[in-house]
Amino acid sequence: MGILNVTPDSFSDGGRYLDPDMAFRRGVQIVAEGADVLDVGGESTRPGSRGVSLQEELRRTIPVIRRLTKEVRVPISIDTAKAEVALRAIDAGASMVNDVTALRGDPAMASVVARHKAAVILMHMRGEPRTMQRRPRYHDVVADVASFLAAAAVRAQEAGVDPGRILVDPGLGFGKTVSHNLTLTRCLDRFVALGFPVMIGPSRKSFIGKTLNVEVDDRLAGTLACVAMAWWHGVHLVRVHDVKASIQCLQMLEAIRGAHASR
Ligand code: HH2
Repeated sequence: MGILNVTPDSFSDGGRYLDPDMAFRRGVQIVAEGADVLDVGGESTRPGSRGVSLQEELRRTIPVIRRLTKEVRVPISIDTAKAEVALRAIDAGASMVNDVTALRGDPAMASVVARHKAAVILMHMRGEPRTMQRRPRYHDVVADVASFLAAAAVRAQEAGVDPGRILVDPGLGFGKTVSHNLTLTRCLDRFVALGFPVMIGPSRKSFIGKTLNVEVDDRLAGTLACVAMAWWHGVHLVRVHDVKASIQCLQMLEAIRGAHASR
């Protein structure tokens, strides 16, 4: 899944694709680089962020989605917690809703997803972006996140979402310490065992920066290590900024797994 942030303030690419033409071109490029899904977002969820108005989020995302739908052949996902944005994005051609609140943020979101038969990514987050990094604590981070996701999937189905269209995501960086994020990445098989396709979003995040002591522009190697771990555990989708490098990493892993020379 390639990331297209149409925002001025995203933590790693904020401001680069705020211009609609630049956003459109980057979207086309992400797909040309081999992404299977394109995730378009108009609101940063970085720690401490406060969110944008409905009108502003619509203005950033909908025209870009409408143009990209006509141009690219991969599914388009809308990264939003607002039901109205999801609805308008679906109307413009999106077929997946990436909701970092796991349908808890907007009471109308579940019915929009269900009615329009969209796929949905249910992500774990502790608290909300403004406050989530204040002393995050868990009893057992892997078990707590897994049971949250299992319950979120039940709630989604009760609201009419087709179970075949549900994906789950442990939410790396959303209310977690470095050690929580590393532990979740080491135990991704526990989320795969829930029975839904799993997505993770490690790309350039601060737990990589803190582990390797590198700034945001220097986190590709750390991101690729997470991509490889995700592959190893059978994760289905990885949300990344660096699509080309991530695809090469996956192709290499597949080539190694498929190798069978006897001598
Ligand atoms: N991470 C970010 C945004 N959306 N969605 C899911 N499902 N999983 C994630 O891990 C995830 C996400 C944060 O990354 P980014 O979009 O690069 O930054 P920002 O929120 O600052 O726009």
